Amino acid sequence: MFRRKTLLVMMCLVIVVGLIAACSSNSSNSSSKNATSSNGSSNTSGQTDAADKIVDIEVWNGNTGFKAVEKGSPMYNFLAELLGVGFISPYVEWNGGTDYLNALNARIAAGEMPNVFLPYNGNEAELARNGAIADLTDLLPLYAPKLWELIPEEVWNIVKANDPTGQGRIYWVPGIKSYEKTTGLIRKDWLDALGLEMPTTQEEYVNVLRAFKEQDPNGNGVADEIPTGGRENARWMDHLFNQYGIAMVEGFPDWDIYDGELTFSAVSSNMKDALAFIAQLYKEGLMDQETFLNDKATWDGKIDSNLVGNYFHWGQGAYEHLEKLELGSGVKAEITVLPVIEAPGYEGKGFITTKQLGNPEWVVSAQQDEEHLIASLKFLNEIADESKWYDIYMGVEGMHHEVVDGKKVKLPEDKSTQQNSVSPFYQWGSMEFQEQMLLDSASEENKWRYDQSVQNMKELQQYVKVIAGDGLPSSIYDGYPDIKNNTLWYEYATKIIIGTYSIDKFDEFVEKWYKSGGNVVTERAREWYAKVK
Ligand SMILES: [Ca+2]
Repeated sequence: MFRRKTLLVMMCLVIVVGLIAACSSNSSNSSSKNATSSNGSSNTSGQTDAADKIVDIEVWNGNTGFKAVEKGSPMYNFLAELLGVGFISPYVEWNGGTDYLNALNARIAAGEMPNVFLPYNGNEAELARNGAIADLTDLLPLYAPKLWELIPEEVWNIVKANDPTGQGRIYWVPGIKSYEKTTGLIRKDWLDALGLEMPTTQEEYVNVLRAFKEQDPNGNGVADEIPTGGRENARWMDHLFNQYGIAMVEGFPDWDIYDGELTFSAVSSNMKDALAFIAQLYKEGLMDQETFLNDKATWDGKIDSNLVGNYFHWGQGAYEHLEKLELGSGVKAEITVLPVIEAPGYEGKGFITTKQLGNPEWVVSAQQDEEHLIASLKFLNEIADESKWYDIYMGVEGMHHEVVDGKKVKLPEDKSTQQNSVSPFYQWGSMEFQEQMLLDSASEENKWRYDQSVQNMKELQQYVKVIAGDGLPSSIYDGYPDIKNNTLWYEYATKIIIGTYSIDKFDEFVEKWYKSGGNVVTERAREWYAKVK
């Protein structure tokens, strides 16, 4: 199946290259040495010509402070050679996306849309409706076959279903997640210190938390351990919810099938059971009593101070905590994946939520001539070529990396000297590529940390489920900002967990949620689901 597809793509590619070559030598009025040669040979040499010709395009892809890429600069030359396209990218202040969007809108209003760009905050919908960005449906398989193949068909189908013109067309290239990053993580060295097994049932899990609290696993003679916890608004504690089959992304409740229909997980009966359990943990002091005051820095600080036994975050990010733990407390910790725990009545139903579809990452201007349109598509095609990602990641020699003993070594990030680039591996990257990047970052002395990251990243995948709400467009929330912003959820989840409200109040939350717009949003979500599944 895969081979046949690849072959088909290659055949298309050959035809396309031929076509482009024909086009460019026909329209070119330069004194090309091939212009007068006979039909047969002009095709072959024309191909080389087309491949050699570097067409410049202006690309806006978000820049958090690196230098611009001007024609003839080191990054321009590097990418021109690697991709065969002239990548020009002015510096545009990012500022959380706000300044970027303003600058982009100003350029669009002036009729100077970049050739290829990152849409932001949903502006691709308006641009598609206005015909300002190109309909990519037929162009991608022809001119960007590597990209077309890289993104799974089911993801393209969701992009089509979300077409703002309602015609089932593709107007943007989405990011995809081919593997999940988040997981429950536990201090395996604490388990070992106390002679405990890795918990798999809820009973075992709660016993581990009690032991963490009472038996001084960090060995400082003080009962200062925080068995588990999370952050404000009940975020980053998904490992406590996911035992109950709750669709949740980094603490944001999401959509999955409950009672046979697509439903917001926060209003499911699963959620009521989960909240009752979590409130119990809180009451017993097994959860950080400051959970709802913890911002990221505060919670990370506790983890890095050798105080936290179990938390929810990126499995592959363990190396950062391990480094800080060693620097601060001198411990060579072991942070491993906590299995999805089996809760009473929910055995085998728990999972780590994942979605395949990311945000819109690229759109292509419809306001450009054919030569630039094809170059824009070629750019997208080439950055989708996984075999080029390592070179893109390493960047320009002397600027982004140096060569030591024949091996490329990344130089420290320096925004005052380094030019911006593209990062397709973050938009579409595979776990294998992430592993390579992690291990390439390691030295002899600190490899043990990166090994743990890699192991976690791989191990957590067995618990992952793609939820039914994958790809649900945020337009279902139009007109209901409080529902979109989880306002009611934060209030009730927080108060139920800390004990201000009894769990009986959950039913009131559900009722209020549906009455304040949840019913309309649910209806829209189910209409969408009927269309895509
Ligand atoms: Ca202690």
